[in-house]
Amino acid sequence: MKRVLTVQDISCVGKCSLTVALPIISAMGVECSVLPTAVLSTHTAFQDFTFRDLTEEIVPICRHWKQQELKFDAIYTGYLGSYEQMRLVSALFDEFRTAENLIFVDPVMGDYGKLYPGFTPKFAREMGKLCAKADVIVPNMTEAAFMLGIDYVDAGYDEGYVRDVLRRLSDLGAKNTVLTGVSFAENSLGVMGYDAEREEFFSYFNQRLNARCHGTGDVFASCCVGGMMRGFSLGDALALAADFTVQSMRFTMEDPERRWYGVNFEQAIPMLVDRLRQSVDRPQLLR
Ligand code: PXL
Repeated sequence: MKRVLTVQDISCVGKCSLTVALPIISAMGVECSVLPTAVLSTHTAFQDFTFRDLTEEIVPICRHWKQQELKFDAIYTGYLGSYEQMRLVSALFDEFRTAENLIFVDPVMGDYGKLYPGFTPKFAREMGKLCAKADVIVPNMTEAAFMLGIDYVDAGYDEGYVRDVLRRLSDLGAKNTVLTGVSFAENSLGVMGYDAEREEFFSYFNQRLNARCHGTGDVFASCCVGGMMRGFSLGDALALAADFTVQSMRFTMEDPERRWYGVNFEQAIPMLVDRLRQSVDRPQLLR
């Protein structure tokens, strides 16, 4: 069984970061180890959340893992709360990178044109440096704009524009760059990526749902990492993750008791497990 290490906060209530990554990656048949970077009472879209920084724990935990000769098939980072955490995570990549493992960076910092509370444009540019060490990065359009220091464009752009943004993001240094929340038409939404080595673009689109949901980026990234650990190519893992995210949003919208702060990804887990089972039984049906 493959083992993923995910490095991000635990928001006790909120359906994001670790409370999303753990169940999704585990359900996909992949061991999920965690390095919690902070404990929050809720995610930061709630009022008056508490925040206990755990930066001090990072070095002793990593030292113990080294002593135990632990290795990880993937290191997946999400929300990081400070410059010091980014520096330590960068060192962690150097320590735990192997010839085979996957370094996956989701530069979680904002959405819909705005940074989350506590983040600044300077922090975003620094996050760009962490992206340089990754095999795969998955910023949304907001995070991409802040990392590049360009204006956020909500809609009305064309494929040429996205290709240009992808090339510029790719110049930060990651092997594969994926932009999420890309839309060229009112009724469609998806991802577009660029493989720097092959100099190839790729994309995957779904029907756009008329909803703005919290935590979808974490659902998407967790599923993508899980898919790659289960042998999916990056392109197939992205498609699986996009479909899983859309299905989670559909269930949320259908739920009269839905919570405002996160999506009903739990209800979509059976579909995810079915898709994985089909791909094992009949690899030609990966999508
Ligand atoms: O979903 C991303 C995320 C992760 N962690 C924390 C957050 C958010 C988004 O708001 O606040 C603490």
